[in-house]
Amino acid sequence: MDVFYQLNPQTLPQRKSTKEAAHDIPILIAIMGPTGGGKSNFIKLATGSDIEVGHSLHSCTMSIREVACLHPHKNYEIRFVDTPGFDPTSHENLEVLNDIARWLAQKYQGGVKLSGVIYTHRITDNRVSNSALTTLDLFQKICGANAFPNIRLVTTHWDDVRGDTHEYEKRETELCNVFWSALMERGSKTLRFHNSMTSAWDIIDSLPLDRRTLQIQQEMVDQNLSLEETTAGRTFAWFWDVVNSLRSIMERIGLALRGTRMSEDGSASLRRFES
Ligand SMILES: Nc1nc2c(ncn2[C@@H]2O[C@H](COP(=O)(O)OP(=O)(O)OP(=O)(O)O)[C@@H](O)[C@H]2O)c(=O)[nH]1
Ligand SMILES: [Mg+2]
Repeated sequence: MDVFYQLNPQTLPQRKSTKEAAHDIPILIAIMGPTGGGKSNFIKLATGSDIEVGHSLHSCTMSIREVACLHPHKNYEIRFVDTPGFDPTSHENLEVLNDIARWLAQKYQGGVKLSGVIYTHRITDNRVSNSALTTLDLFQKICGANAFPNIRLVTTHWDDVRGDTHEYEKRETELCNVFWSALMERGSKTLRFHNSMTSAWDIIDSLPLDRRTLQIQQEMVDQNLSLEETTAGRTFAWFWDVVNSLRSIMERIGLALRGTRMSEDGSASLRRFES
């Protein structure tokens, strides 16, 4: 996969303390969440890159992309991972999960773990839809409780909030107390994004940055499970049921066709003997 460098990594200083040397493998932070939540915009502002952001209601980021840059005040490189969003209007959410899962498994096999995961959610959304709940459920199953302390649940679009902020604060409280409570009870934190570079780095700097294995990595690599068998993959049990039913129908059709051919061959041989 191509990594887009916002700053040339050769400009990284040569002298490193032991702690900084531990950062020689770049710090990897993935941004996940529903489409239009502000994932690419966050990376764009943090890194100053010209990464594409969405201008319509449809998904913008179609594939996983890494954007590397130097931390603005510290001595190491950070690599952001932009992911395609889960989309309520699309039937392709399994493909999104498949892309993310494969990428995560590949990284883990190469000895690279994530140091943080940022989940973006628009504070301007006036309700949490069923599809947003499904996305959140999938997200939790991808990460697993072991990674929850390295998750930041980020509400975006605070700069769009004008006048009375009461309603938005109420939404934020509801998110924390109801929808995000399982994550927050196990160490995830919620933060507001104010659509600026400073705000992006405040959020990044709040991460502990130790490296964590995500649940889906453990399941796919350590336990050698297929995506279908993982906790996140099982969300699409209905899909796998359809696939397995189709597979068994195809097998039966194949057997029936082979049987017909065999019996046709049999009658042809018989006719030869008869004549
Ligand atoms: N004002 C404001 N606009 C934002 C903010 N976050 C994102 N946007 C805008 O919202 C739109 C969608 O943002 P993206 O960053 O493309 O969203 P995404 O999560 O990457 O979406 P997908 O790639 O489709 O999954 C873009 O026009 C952004 O400029 C924010 O905090 N404030
Ligand atoms: Mg995007």
